[in-house]
Amino acid sequence: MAPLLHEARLVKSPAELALLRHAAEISARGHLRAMRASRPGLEEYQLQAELEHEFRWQGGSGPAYASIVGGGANACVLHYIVNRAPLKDGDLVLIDAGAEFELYAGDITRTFPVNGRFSDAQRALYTVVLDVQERAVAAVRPGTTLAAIHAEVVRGLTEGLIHLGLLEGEVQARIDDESYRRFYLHSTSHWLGLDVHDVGLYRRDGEPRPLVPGMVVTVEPGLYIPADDDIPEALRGIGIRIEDDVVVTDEGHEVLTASVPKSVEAIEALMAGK
Ligand SMILES: [Mn+2]
Repeated sequence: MAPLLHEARLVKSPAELALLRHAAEISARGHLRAMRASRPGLEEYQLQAELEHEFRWQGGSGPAYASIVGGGANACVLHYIVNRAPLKDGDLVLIDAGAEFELYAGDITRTFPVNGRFSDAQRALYTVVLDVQERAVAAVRPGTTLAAIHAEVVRGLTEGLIHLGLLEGEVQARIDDESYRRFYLHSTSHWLGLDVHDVGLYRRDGEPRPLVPGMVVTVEPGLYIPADDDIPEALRGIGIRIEDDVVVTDEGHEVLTASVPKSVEAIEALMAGK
């Protein structure tokens, strides 16, 4: 019985898509509110309070999962939900949070400077993740697979890591020996729906399944730079992830979470109050 239900839940009806669209919009408003509120000296839980206030204010039932607000090196801790460290001037903060609306989940990650301005090193690393994320979103369409999208993400991030001097040698060699996994060790996408990690098989008959219209996926590459001695000082302890919710459509895709800025310029402009 469960496999039949899971298959039915994997491809969303128009009514379900309308609810997911609204969950995404409420989630987006929470992120915008947290971005505008950010400043050095606040505690991580205070940005969490801004987010979750907005989720409820907008008619959501609350967070769809435990909100992650990680300043500085806390962004490198996957599933960090303690959220009780001070936000420091000069650090980035990573927020992974989404609202639940009529049981459907939003799931957004943004990473931005606590003080509203990226440093040069932060911008360099951020731009690698953003370029890869935008290409991955653009690749969502019927017929491709999440495995194919993930493979391109790994390639793009590995190129960026070599360019930044965090890895050495040839791109394919660093993919083959998996040394990129020191900086990127999670997968790029999951199904989204009633559950934030929604049900449905990712592979069938041993093969990654092709995307079809009505599936809803997240696209969320990241880079997490450990604060180790062999890492250039300016890059130590930076964690970046960028995540959008994307519907597979007949023509390609629809991004549900585009109203939260993700370019360096748009984030800095929003945070400067422009
Ligand atoms: Mn996610």
